[in-house]
Amino acid sequence: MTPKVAVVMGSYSDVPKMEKTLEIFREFDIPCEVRILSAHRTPRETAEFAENARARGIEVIIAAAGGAAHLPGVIAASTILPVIGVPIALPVMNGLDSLLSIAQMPAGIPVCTMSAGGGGPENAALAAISILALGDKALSETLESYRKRLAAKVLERDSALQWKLTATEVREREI
Ligand code: RP5
Repeated sequence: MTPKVAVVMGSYSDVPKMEKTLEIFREFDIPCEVRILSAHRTPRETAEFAENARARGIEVIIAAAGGAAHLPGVIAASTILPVIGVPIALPVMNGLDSLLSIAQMPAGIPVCTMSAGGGGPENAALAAISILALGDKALSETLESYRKRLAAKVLERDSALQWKLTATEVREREI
């Protein structure tokens, strides 16, 4: 199946930090194209990738970069496809530089920006899946089930916590 999603990273050093993104696509059984392209080190190849992506059947692009993180914006400049940016946290500024470089786009060229670290990589995949699910009933049902499982896990933990708190209360009364 031709991939409808592309995950682009600014450097090979970003790969481990984007593992969650790839894991979500595997879980949803969605093929994706994975590339390393740099806005600064390979500007020509990056523009070429973005310009041709739509014609090749890509429907959404996830772009991850750290530091002077121009990759998502540069890609968004060369395509009308939705671009989801993932700020990679580098040790120097802990992701704030990456977050602002990706989020503060000029009007007209949007990049949907995820959080730096935390759920960012995972949410990038889920946001892409939400977009794909607009035109795919089976995928929207899979996404609904995913959300239900997420909610069930929270409620399960809440019940466990309530049980623990009640048990502690009973024990304290007994002392
Ligand atoms: C960015 O610079 C990359 O996305 C990466 O997060 C950061 C550091 O790249 P390397 O120096 O590790 O290749 O362009």
